[in-house]
Amino acid sequence: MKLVVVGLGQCGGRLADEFARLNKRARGQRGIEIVTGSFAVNTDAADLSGLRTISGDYQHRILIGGRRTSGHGVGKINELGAEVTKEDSDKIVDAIRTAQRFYETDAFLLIAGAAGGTGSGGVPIIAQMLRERYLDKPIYALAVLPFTHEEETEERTVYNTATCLKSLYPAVDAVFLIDNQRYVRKDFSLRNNLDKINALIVDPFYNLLCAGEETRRKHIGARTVDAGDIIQSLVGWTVIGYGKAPLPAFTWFPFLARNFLRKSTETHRGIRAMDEALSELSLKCNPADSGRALYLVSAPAKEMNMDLIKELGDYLRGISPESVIRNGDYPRERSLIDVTLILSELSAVDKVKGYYNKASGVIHELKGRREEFEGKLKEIEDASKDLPSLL
Ligand SMILES: Nc1nc2c(ncn2[C@@H]2O[C@H](COP(=O)(O)OP(=O)(O)OP(=O)(O)O)[C@@H](O)[C@H]2O)c(=O)[nH]1
Ligand SMILES: [Mg+2]
Repeated sequence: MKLVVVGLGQCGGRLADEFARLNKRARGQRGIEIVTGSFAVNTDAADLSGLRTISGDYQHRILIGGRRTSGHGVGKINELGAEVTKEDSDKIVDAIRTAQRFYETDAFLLIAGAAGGTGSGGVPIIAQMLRERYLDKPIYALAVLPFTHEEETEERTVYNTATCLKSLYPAVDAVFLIDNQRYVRKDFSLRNNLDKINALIVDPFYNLLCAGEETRRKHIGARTVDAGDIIQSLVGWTVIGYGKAPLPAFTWFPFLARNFLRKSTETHRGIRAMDEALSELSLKCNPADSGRALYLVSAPAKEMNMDLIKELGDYLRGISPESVIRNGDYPRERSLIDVTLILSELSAVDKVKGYYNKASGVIHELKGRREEFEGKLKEIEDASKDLPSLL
């Protein structure tokens, strides 16, 4: 599957840059293309110049809101982010259209940090505009949810996230929810290491996007996951996960190659990888709430057998009984079995509901505070009413 990737704001831009690197990797390691164009849009000139892989020209690193923000961002005011994106929308759409292999593109992927200003406000605007222009191409969003400490210390964080998600949902075909907090690992200090978090966020897309683009027979599975399968699997709130289980470097008993014992160990490893994918989903959710699911198994061709794929399907069916499950195999990985998992059309997402509830509370609180503030100002004004003015 080939994507045009557009990142908005700092978070979006840096993740789009990571997708550009994913494409380089696909080209270098596998000789295929999975990204037909990558773009970063920002009100902040410094953020744009800090990117590493997206082309450095103004048509790929697109500065918007120049006059309004003087190149310094919108200071987490996502309404302003939305406004300046609207004002400069032609500039953005024109640039996207010039993507080198635009006609080969299967879908758009728009990326933003939901809690920021530029990306949070701009991403629903761009989604809507692309939708009006390109009826035939699905539009997906990848919304990055804030760290817990950001939610706790800054009210705007929750408010921005809620308004971004609310506006985004009806404007796109599916929203990948990525919870930053899930990528903070205890074993290495990732908290401030956004580069590592970004690589972890983007990695699960590698095999998923590559599988359908392979042309060499030895890498084409018995059942390929192509753009059509992915498009059919993506609707509404969506999460993605990835898990892997290493294979032994060599087996001591070559005679085990085809026997039952070996097959059952492979299945066991496959289940381990699936379990890891489930526990590492990009947002905590209940698989039973998904209406659609997709899993892709990658392993060396000789390790792959239909029993493995089927067992994994049965396993997933057990925990997600209502969902339409699609699957595929991808004879690629060398020393491991891995599983890429998508759960989509989620009917219940507590985290999103929580943002909506909290943000509604925040609106009331902010309104109350504003009224209190205005009341106090009025009191000062009243106290001066008998004095002459020098104006
Ligand atoms: N995963 C990840 N999250 C990021 C990154 N940069 C920022 N964030 C998160 O994104 C949110 C802030 O959004 P930004 O992208 O910085 O904001 P912006 O769109 O540039 O908006 P303004 O700076 O207000 O103009 C916070 O929740 C951050 O934790 C990044 O590189 N990776
Ligand atoms: Mg910024």
